[in-house]
Amino acid sequence: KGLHEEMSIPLYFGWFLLPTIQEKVRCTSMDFLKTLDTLEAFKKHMTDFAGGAEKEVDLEQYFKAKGNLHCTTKFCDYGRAQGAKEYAEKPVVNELYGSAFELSLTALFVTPRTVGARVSLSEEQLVLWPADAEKEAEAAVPGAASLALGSRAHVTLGCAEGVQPVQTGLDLLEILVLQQEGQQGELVEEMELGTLAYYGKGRWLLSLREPICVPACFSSGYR
Ligand code: 2AM
Repeated sequence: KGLHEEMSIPLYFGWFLLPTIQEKVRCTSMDFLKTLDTLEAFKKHMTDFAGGAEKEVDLEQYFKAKGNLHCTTKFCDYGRAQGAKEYAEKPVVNELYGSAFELSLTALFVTPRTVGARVSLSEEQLVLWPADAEKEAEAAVPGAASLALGSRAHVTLGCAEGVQPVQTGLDLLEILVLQQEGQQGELVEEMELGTLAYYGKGRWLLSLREPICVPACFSSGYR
């Protein structure tokens, strides 16, 4: 019998970064925000973040951290979300529950709503990825359904006041749709961590020169 047939269905399944690595990722993210904040190119587009107002924005204050760092695979909403029960009962989900993985963070992105890290999933990790995760976002992000499986995978690093973390994956998809349409963004700067590009409307993407590899445990969250 599957583990989750006997337990209530969680709020979500995902890969949870190990505590020590969480600190490192948070530091990297803070350093990036700090640097971004000082760039002339960012200042030029600052009104994106201030609701059109010409005022200074402190990005480190602007985003609020959201609990444990993790990469959601399936949002289940305690069984209320579409496909939640099916996911929780999948043999592969039960087999791999509690196993260790290594996630590859390949980009950091910032929008006026969220800051997050893109996760590039391996073949072995994609078996845990719901087939409809990108399609589900199509209404919010037109074009998302045609992106590769796993495109939505991310770690939410922070959200602006009043923004829910579900937005982070949608913000990532928006940037990826633009890329798929052939927009490479406006190359802004070669930074120590990688290449920074601007995609308009306050959307910034830092493609990491070296992916950040983080150990993570596949598990579930109940709140
Ligand atoms: P996140 O994956 O960007 O962090 C619990 O709310 C977790 O499930 C959060 O980590 C959140 O965002 C994610 N989440 C919330 N609602 C969601 C939804 N409708 N679709 C996908 N993920 C969702």
